[in-house]
Amino acid sequence: CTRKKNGRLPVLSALELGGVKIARDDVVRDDPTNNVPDSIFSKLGMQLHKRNQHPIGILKNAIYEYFDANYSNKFDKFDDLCPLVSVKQNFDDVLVPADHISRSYNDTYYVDSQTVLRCHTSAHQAELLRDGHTHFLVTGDVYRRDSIDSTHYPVFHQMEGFRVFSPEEWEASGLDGTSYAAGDLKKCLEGLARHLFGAVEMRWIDAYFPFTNPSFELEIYFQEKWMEVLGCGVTEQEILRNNGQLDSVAWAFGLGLERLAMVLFDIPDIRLFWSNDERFTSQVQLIDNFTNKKGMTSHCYRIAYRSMECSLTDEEINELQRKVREQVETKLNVELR
Ligand code: FA5
Ligand code: MG
Repeated sequence: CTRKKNGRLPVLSALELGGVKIARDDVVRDDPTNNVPDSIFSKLGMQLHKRNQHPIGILKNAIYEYFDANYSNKFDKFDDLCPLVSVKQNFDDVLVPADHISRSYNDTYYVDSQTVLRCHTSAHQAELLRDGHTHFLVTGDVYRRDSIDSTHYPVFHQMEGFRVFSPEEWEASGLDGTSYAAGDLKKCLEGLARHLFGAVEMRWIDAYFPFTNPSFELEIYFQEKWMEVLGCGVTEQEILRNNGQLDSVAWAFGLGLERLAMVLFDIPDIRLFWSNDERFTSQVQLIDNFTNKKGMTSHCYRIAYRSMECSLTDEEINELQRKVREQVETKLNVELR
């Protein structure tokens, strides 16, 4: 492909998101109410969460599995909602105060004075409630003018979870609605962490969000530090009332998918998620799938072993491969060849 004079790849002039066609000139403008650079526009169509071989896509599917297995009342799943949202959706609908720092041009990417690149998936809570959804998961790319380090990137992915309870659900418990929802929320997220990681060191921290009360954050011990992986809480009544849920109580959470994937796959730096190197984006590939006459199925996988620190020796790879085979045999109950 052709390169610009400065050596960088040319930026696409238009892309399609959630069925909406978006031109570069609609998002990146020489205008005082716009602060979206080309480097951010070029991330808009990437949709890492929709790639089943990418660590973010694998994680999304593993979380879906947990909710499908544990809730008879199915969660409605959305992963294609447009990341361009109104200031009202991103902030007003979730009660972010008019003078809150997150609204500033310094923190949020503004397309114009009324339109932003969503800075969290909570931007979709109100519309989905109004559409009558009571159990839902929203996955998507979110954008913040954060400075980059090993756990922060200006584009990352979140999964929002939302669950509405009607009075019958908590009345029998003897608890008030808020305590009931808070207890259920923590149980749900601790169960999710066990489903994803097995044993992992974690702790709950009291937090503040304008849209929940009480609010919590979950931290996981990773690479000798506590890392915040999600925010959550019991939804403010005003949000439920404003969107057609009069007597209900609800919980909500927002997961940082990169951070959870870092723990799951032992990925040392968030910048790696944007690597185009196939050894990162599809480390495990099913290359053959065969069923014999007796009905036994054989799978052949290609695995790319790679270290960020050094080139691996054959001995090191053999040892890793031995561990993978051992785990596959005991956990998946298969016969190795
Ligand atoms: C929120 O975004 C809230 N909307 C979460 C929420 C939803 C709370 C529903 C209550 C109810 P916060 O700003 O803490 O919260 O971000 C949530 C998670 O996103 C963080 O815990 C972290 O895992 C991840 N995150 C935040 N900023 C970055 C970043 N720059 N790079 C990578 N991950 C990030
Ligand atoms: Mg936080």
